[in-house]
Amino acid sequence: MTLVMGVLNVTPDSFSDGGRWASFDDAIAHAVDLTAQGADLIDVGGESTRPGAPRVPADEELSRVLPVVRELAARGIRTSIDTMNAETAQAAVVAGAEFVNDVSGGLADPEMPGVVAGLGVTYLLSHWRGHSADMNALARYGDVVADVIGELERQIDVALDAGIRRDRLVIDPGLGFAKTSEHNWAILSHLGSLQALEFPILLGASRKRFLGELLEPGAPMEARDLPTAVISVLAAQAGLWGVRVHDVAGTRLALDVLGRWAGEQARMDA
Ligand code: PMM
Repeated sequence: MTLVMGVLNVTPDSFSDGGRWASFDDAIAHAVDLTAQGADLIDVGGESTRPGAPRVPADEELSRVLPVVRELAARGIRTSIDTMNAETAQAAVVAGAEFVNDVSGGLADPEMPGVVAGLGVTYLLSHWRGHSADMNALARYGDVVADVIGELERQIDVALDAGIRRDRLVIDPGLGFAKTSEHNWAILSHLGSLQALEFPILLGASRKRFLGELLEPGAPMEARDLPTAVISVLAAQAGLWGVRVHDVAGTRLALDVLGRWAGEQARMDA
């Protein structure tokens, strides 16, 4: 079963939902809603990664995410901490986060792999080339699929060398991170090559610009939820570990359709 990870950006400036859940009460209420809609876990982030976004000081990031992670843990809601900082990862896991989701895959903070190894939690490691301010200039590849896989393998080696267990690693191609729309589609159409690395895979396509390009210019952000749900179905059909989405209800419904379809198929094949 593909996990549905609901996005909770506790930031004033995320590109897809910036500012909406920045207060503690709103953040908790939204996480509770996402859980009721069928999220398996809530990805709590305190630093926007949209292209061009400024870095957030670690103490500011901590003050945004820690109370939220702690409260969700107290309510029995599973969380991942979306951070590039080892200090934030450590504090969030102590506060109850079960996964560390590092979009830089260990490259932004060299302490991260060792800290995650010490914490013993599962590490969600994304392909990454540089911070948001430089991301677009870094979107140059020879063969994007081969280059992303080669670079991911190096990041994986660093994580394993630091002591993270093989069965505690999930990889993510980092859609939109130093990648154009063409790069994202090339990766999605060659997921088998990524699967050949034999790690569980997480996809974060939700509401990203390459989906917006399929819509009328000026279409609202929520219009990207339908193509996101389609990607979730294709991801589940390909056997991926998880999808990170804003619209949990839509993705859950789409996955329920797939489940019924697959169930029907199994009965007919029997
Ligand atoms: N994308 C964003 C943030 N965190 N985490 C993972 N593992 N994969 C992603 O693709 C990813 C992520 C950026 O999206 P947002 O600003 O809408 O949260």
